[in-house]
Amino acid sequence: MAPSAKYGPEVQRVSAETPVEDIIYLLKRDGGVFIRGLISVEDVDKAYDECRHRLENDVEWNGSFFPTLEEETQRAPGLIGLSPTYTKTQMMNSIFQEVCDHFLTTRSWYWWGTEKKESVSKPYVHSCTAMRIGPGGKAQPLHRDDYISHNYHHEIDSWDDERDKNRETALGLFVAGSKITKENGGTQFIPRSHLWGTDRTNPPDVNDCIFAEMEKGDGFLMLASAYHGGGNNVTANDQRLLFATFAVRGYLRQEENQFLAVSQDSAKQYDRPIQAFMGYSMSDPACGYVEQMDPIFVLHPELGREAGPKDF
Ligand SMILES: O=C(O)CCC(=O)C(=O)O
Ligand SMILES: [Fe+2]
Repeated sequence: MAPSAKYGPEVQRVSAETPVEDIIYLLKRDGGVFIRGLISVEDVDKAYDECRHRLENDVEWNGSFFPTLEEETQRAPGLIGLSPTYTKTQMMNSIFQEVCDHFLTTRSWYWWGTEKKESVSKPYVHSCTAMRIGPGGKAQPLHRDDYISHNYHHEIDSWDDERDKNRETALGLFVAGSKITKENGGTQFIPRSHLWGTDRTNPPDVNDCIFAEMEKGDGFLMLASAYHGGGNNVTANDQRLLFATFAVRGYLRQEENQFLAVSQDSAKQYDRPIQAFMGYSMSDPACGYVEQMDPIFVLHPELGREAGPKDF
């Protein structure tokens, strides 16, 4: 049966055994899809153990994108360096990988002298963060995570495979690290908002949202162009833990990787404008951070401590 005949109109909750073609179809239709039992509870708990120390030692955020009080929200960025279990079971999850390959592989042809050549650019990881929202944590503004890549979207009625093959630049996998409810800060998500044009005059409205309620180990796949945001935690003592993994198109990077081509010791010999131009700087908004701060702090730790993490 064609996927279009199998599923009701609301955002779907499918099992991890669902054919990946169906998951891709639902993402094109709705911008998001839930996968029940994507990651085993044991692997989720182990991933939490491996990043717990970083979560508990997160520093205060200076801004409103993440709730400001340390008790309300903690993040553990750089999860690949903290949690091998997260990396192997979530980032490398085969459904996530197949879906990323489908939406984020870029194929282009060009003349190379008299030869017609095709190149295939594969996606790679964009960010890996665990986020814990505690009681009193306030909802984030609804946003599209592909604002990072300065995308401009035309309004469309429905997905067209040929026209829209390069529409998305990034894709996210959220995995529930705890039971997630509307009350404890479940991600707010506007179904089908990935189809919206950039130039809509009305802002995204919380009344159009569904809440990403999940059992521990469930996953929510989301196109990065869909409007969403962390929810309010209105509980008295319930912590919401979420692992968030994003992948991005592979060509969104430097041609020559300055961070590996030039040692940090060499980079430290230069002045600030050179360091910024070689890549120790943010691309506004939110692109290029380390430990959620401007990467200049890697070369000048005293600057990171002064500024601390702030709104992107
Ligand atoms: O915490 C969440 O549910 C989502 C977080 C998010 O969207 C973000 O940090 O960009
Ligand atoms: Fe987001």
